[in-house]
Amino acid sequence: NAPSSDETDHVFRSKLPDIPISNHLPLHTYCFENLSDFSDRPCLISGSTGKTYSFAETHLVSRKVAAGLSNLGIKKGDVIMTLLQNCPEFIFSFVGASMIGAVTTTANPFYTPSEIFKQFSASRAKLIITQSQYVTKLRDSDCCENSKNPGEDFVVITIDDPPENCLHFTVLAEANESEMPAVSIHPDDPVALPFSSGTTGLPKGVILTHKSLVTSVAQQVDGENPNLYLKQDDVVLCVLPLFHIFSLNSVLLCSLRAGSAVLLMQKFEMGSLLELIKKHNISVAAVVPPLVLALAKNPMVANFDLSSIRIVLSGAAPLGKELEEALRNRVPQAVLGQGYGMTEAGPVLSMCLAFSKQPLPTKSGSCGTVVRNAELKVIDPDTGRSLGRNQPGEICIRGSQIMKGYLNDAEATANIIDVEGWLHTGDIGYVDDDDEIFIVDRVKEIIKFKGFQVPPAELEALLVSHPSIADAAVVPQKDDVAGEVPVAFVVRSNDVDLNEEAVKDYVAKQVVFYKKLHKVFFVHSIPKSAAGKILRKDLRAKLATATTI
Ligand code: 4UW
Repeated sequence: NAPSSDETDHVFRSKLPDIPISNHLPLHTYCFENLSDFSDRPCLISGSTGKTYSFAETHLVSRKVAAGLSNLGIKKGDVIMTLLQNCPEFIFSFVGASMIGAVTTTANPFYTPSEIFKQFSASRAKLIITQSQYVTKLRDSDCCENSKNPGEDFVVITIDDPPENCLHFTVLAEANESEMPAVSIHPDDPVALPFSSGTTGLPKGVILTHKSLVTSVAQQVDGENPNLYLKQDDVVLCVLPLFHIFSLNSVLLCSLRAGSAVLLMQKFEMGSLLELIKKHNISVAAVVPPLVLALAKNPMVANFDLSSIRIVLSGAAPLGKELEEALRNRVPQAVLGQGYGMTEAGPVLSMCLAFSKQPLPTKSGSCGTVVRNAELKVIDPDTGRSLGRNQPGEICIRGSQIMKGYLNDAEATANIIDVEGWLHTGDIGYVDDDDEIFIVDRVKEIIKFKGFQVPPAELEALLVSHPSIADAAVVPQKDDVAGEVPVAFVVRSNDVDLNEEAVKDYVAKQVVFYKKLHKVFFVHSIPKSAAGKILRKDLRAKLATATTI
């Protein structure tokens, strides 16, 4: 009974006019299209060493890496995996792979061996670029289901001293760029394969094509009046991990296109961040709410000069109004605002219009306005009917930027992108009278710990693999610092005396730090629908109201 015709939909668009977008170009060609305007300007700055690569150097090393990958047998359509903290080699690898039509799957170096191998196997990656300290994880035979050996069954390249059977990054970075093969790349060819659990289930490969990413970057930084106005003299902070789409797209790719410098930090540490802001005059800071909290509340910040910052862009999780106000006291000269993204959406759905070249007034708490060259609607999650202004419902987005689909999973793809091309986000929000978007809730399973994805289905699968656990459900609990933390409801098998610590330890050993369980509640049964789906809403409500369960 859902209306299927577009005529009946309330469709929201940007206040900025649509623009021509060069999404026929391969991503690397598009990003470096204006290279000659700023070839000698700084492109990548390593925060730890201060080493700087100009745009011309970044382009050259990427071409060398493209040739090097090709020498190692990587061909168009092949997948490489980066298992790296933020560093210049990440960029050379990603851009180099793009240049030969290869695809990069970006993994979190803090993942446990089994998390790495799940992504590695699902993506059928042929080569891993990493740091020597992570190579031991690749040798862990317990989780290497098909017992493959690094260096023998797949190539491992390290950016520092290579352990046994691994190659040094110089095999790529010192290759002869003239040996780079000429490949023809179609706009619908994949270029990036981040993993996301989307609205339900386990992490899946998200196919982002050249066209998706070019469109998304252009929606942000192109046009006479760009929505996110980045200038050539901007220094953009890249402390959020590049393996996550927020940093990859809105920090790295947008800066490459706009000619801004990217200041790379391997990890967040307040002292060094403040030093780097001062030393490099960082002007644009891409952050997540926990970082806003640290900047707003940490007493150290008061002693530093943050006057170079002109934009603070927050995203990946909700930013409360109070927190935004608290940060405003620390950087009164800066424009503060949010973007709203989702890996599957390519990723940016909306962006604060106060960041545009001709800024528009915006409200605190809003996630911005839908990006240009795209359509957004809000639907009643029960009936599918589209809703007008100020009525909360599920946010849907349509445009050339959204993913092509999930890797090898037509069913999951069909469940999230409908036949009319709308991507259903699982986020509940509304559009106000000024076209600003406010997110108020989430109908999907995903838990967000400091902006990182925690897929409940993954933790539930782990829990029920424990011999003394009969059933389990994982839901988010609100947390002042992390936003949300995962907590579990567990049904013990028969009469075993399994305690909370044992369950927490069991999970903690197998997952990256942010997926660890913060609480375990033992219950007699997990509430389920007639179709057997966990009634997560009931469990969330139980958590919110009860002190003891
Ligand atoms: N407010 C409330 C927000 C917000 C939010 C996201 O891990 P994923 O798949 O992806 C991201 C991507 C974030 C992003 C990318 C590029 C960009 O410019 C930008 O703006 C600053 C942000 O997080 O998780 C997607 C889910 O994360 C939640 C929401 O539930 C979404 O579906 N989320 N941004 N501003 N919630």
